[in-house]
Amino acid sequence: MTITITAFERSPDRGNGLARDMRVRWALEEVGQPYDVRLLSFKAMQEPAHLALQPFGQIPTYEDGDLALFESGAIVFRIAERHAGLLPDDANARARAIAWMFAALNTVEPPVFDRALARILERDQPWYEQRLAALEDIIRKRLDGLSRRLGDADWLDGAFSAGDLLMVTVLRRLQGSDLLAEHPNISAYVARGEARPAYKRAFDAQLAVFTAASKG
Ligand code: GTB
Repeated sequence: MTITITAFERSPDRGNGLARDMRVRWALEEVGQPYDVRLLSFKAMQEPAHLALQPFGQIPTYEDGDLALFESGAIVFRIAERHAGLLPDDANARARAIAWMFAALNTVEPPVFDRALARILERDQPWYEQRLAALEDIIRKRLDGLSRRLGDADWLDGAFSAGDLLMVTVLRRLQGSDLLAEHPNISAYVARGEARPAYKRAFDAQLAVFTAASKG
């Protein structure tokens, strides 16, 4: 049975690959697993059929046989556990790669996502500039740590892993900002991730959805 994931019918990011189905698509492409996509309107995301899969009415979800999953990190982990290519075989190296998955989602993504939300939703608030500066301070601390650890390596811990995949998808939200540009090794790391053929296939697939929706 083919894996099915869900994604926005019309992504607000206009096909820029910032919605969280992108990381699931990329993981599936890295391990060579074909997949179908069920596209959802915002209305359909709140309907019982989707809420049974995703309690918060969000995308992405993942269905494979009798397994239904939500949370993009859990989905990427499942893919990485079941197929070679995204987690090392050595037990300690595997544990470290998983730690980087958590670091991406738990330590780096929250302030990065909050900054993106603030820039969209809070611009008109009198405290917007202070809030933005506070979030950017936190992000700078995270990027300093990441940059120090990455050094001049290609990936965070040896071979490319699910930790890198998640970290790159998180950092892409900072593209175009000074925050990334302040760390040339992190900018190059993101570019390396985006240059992977699997990344490109995933990006093109989600962009094609937006392009088709715009024509329709
Ligand atoms: N922790 C969950 C996970 O990792 O799976 C979070 C899932 C999530 O936030 N999904 C978002 C969603 O469904 C889409 S990705 N939102 C609708 C809702 O909450 O009702 C977040 C996102 C949204 C929009 C853009 N964009 O426009 O650029 C980018 C990313």
